[in-house]
Amino acid sequence: MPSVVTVNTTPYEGQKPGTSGLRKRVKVFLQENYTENFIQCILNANKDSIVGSTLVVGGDGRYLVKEVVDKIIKISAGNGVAKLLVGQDGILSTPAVSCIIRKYNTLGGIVLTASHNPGGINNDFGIKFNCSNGGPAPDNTTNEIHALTTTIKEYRTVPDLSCPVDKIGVFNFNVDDRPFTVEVIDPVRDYVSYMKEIFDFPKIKALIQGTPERKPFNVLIDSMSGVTGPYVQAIFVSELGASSANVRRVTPLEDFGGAHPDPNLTYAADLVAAVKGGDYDLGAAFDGDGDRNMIIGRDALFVTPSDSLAVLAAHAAVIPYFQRSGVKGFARSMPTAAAVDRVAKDLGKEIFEVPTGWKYFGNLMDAGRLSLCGEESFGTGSDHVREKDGLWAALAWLSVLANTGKSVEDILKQHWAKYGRNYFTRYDYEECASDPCNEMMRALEQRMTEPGFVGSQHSAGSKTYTVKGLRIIFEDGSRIVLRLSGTGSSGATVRLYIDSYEATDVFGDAQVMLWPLIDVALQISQLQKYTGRDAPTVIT
Ligand code: VG1
Ligand code: CO
Repeated sequence: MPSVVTVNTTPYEGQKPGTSGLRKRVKVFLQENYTENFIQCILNANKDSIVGSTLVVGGDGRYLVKEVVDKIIKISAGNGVAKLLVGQDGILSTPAVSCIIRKYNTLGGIVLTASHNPGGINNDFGIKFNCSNGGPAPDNTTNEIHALTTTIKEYRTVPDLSCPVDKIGVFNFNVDDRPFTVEVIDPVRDYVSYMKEIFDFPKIKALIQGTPERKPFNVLIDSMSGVTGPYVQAIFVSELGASSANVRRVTPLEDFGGAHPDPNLTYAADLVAAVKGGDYDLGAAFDGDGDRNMIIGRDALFVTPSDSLAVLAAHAAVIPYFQRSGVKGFARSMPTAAAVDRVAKDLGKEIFEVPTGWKYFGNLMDAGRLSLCGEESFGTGSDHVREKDGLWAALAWLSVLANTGKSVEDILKQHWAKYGRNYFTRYDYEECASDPCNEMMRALEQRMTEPGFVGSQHSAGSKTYTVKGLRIIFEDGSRIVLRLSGTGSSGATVRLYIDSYEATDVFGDAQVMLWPLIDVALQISQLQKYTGRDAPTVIT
């Protein structure tokens, strides 16, 4: 009979979860006991409820997921966990983990992903803990996990226990006379059946397959070699009748085929090119772990995530789930453009602004005040789970298109004509030197709080902006937001967010419309001086 072994260990510095879990290079996780320490600390942070509990375990299929699943099985057995629900081959998308935690009322789940960061032996890995509501652990829990990592002295594991996770089934063990169960589950089953409850699948199927009156609505769905592949196969091909030509990169790869699995115009450029050159009505892409989405229309017309949220909010009532539960409030993260605020006002709904990171939406959802929310970083979702959900967003768009019979372009243009348009762009300066970036943020904070900054004027081209508040809000409602990323694995990534509202001039090109405000942002922040970069790495 396998038995528990206590292994002595010493703390590692820097095991501090960021915006969404602990993300580091694979080689950092490969250091002796590095991964074991962090897993033990997750369990220690739950010490009052861990014995006899059930946890969900899965990840996005990247390099190291299978090895770490094996470690989690051994350490869970060593800590008195009663049962693990593990995705077959260690595969579970981030929203599917959330769905399964909620469906089976487990204590929580461990998600193995670095999301949209590249994978493979030379790239990134990540570990995130989700709580019993299905959402990412809140700050007090992640702070406690981090504090525990600074003093850890030992971990408990069962080295002789090994469980194959390549076959679906229930595997029972006895560990020092205590029962321990690993149930290897179909990664897609629970999630797919939930999507069928939320959406009107026959209606979306009729859209995709066409009817005697209407030609098929041609979609191109790109999983970017991430975890959504099997979910896209099950939903789009098996359930909704799309053909295999309507889906691409649907086999999860450990290194995402060498690509950056981030659904934006830069990293999903070949989807954009395929939709532009082909006869497609809608294109969608998802990130490595399946919580982000990008939506493009015919000729690759780009829907910004901020607009996507606003459009879905305006049309939420077409989705059966919301018809049953009612549409409560809306929310967005702070840097997300304020387009959804205008919809909330129009519909008389509550609107909330939260800090960057999905964990900040959970409380509002649990309190029954929030139905639909999003982030400018290609995150959209609802209170059906407690994570953002890429496939959900694509199905929500298809529901709107099926119900209105309109194109993506018509939906978007009619939205702007009714509400005005929040032009939005984000500049990312990735992997800069950390010290000057911290200095830039410090200098900017100091400058912004000096007397005279509010009221000061800043010009570029023919536009002059007068500062009304900090973070930096101008008199016409335009905003500049500058922050340092919390998901990078090395150096500092600076994000500059620009949001400018136009009531009537709504059909312009975003980069053209926004350049004066971008110029002002670069002047005020002196970003080029501090980072030594004359251009961003990525523009969205
Ligand atoms: C980024 C995004 C943020 C998102 C987070 C996790 O964080 O800006 O909106 O919630 O990634 O997304 P940061 O701190 O790097 O700006 V995911 O899909 O990587 O879990
Ligand atoms: Co993600």
